[in-house]
Amino acid sequence: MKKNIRNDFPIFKQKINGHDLIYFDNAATTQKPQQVLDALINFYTTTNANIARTICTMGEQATQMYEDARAKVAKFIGADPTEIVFTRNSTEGINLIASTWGECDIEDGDEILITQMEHHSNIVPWQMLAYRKNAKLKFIPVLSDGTLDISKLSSLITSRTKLVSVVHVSNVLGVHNPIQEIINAAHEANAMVIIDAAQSVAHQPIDVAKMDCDFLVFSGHKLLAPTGIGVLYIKKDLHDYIPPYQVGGGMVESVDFDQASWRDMPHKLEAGTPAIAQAIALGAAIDYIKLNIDWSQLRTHEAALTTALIDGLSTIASVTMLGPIEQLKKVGHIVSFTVEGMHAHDVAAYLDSYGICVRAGHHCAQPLAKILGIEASVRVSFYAYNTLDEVTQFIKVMQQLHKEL
Ligand code: ALA
Repeated sequence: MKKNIRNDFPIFKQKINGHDLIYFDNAATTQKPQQVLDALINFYTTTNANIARTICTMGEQATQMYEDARAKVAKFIGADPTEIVFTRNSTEGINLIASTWGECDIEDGDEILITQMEHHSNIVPWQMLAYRKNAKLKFIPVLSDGTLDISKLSSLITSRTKLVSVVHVSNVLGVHNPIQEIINAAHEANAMVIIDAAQSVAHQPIDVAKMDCDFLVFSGHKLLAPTGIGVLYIKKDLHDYIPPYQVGGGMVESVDFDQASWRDMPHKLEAGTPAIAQAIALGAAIDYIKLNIDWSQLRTHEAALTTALIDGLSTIASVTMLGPIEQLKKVGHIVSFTVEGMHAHDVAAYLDSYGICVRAGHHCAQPLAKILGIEASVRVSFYAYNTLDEVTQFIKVMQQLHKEL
């Protein structure tokens, strides 16, 4: 991993509430390196024109840059460029599948299997689809240590299971799910599989061909890129079965007064002017990661931060950590906890007064909070630019908070 990687991120030059910024909310969104900010500024200052419709030098360059970004994303996750649809974020990717493939293929009595630890974005679209189609939504349970009860998988997948949609790494518990086992079991039953890679794609290599998932989603903003750009991978074999999502300009081959025909994938699913600069900046973020972040060094670095955090928090009597602590010490980058006698929002506000940014609440996973028997938790989430000194400072502030309870 690049030495002094932090220097590439201008946000760390500022103080928050009089303190150096300690940014521990990377699961919500990552910070952006100067190289990504430059890609945005350069596009708008030199090449800004619409794509795939403008016959001028800048329009052609912009189209090329947008398609180059698609090719970079494809290579990054082991896909073909035709399998990469640009969306706004992971949420839109999942909604797109529910509204297209789901609307066509889910029928009365079919079953959709998800887990109890999903983000709302991987629950609500399936609740609504199940309601519309009279299908059944089922859940792989979460055990008391925060891992999935995978022993229930074979009985939960039945001949009626059409779809299994699973989060790769939980945004609350940081747990890494056994997605290969789940994908294999789903395919044995001829069910489709969606992987929500929102919390994994910036932290480990992803190879969709090797995984053999049917769909995969992630958001650019959790991968050093701007907001407003996300990725939906759709396996090539399924392209003929996916109808358009939104319709209008950009996605049509031809239009007459009484009918229209569609462009090929992935353009069929990208109606209207897309987030051009953001897609190009996502390409720049991937370039940045390839050049500066080594996956195995990142894992070692994040494991060291996570271990120091867990060891520090375990000395504070009012703190209860959630999730499989031993797994997190090895491969984690997210740790959530509660503080006895203080609401998570108040803990976050206290930390904020020391320039420490964390997330607090139900983390858009209210059903999981219910299973865990909590209303809210405080979440720390790391990325490459975080340091052990920051963890030490965080633990000092938490110890002080404990004394003041
Ligand atoms: N899904 C993001 C999070 O967990 C926003 O914070």
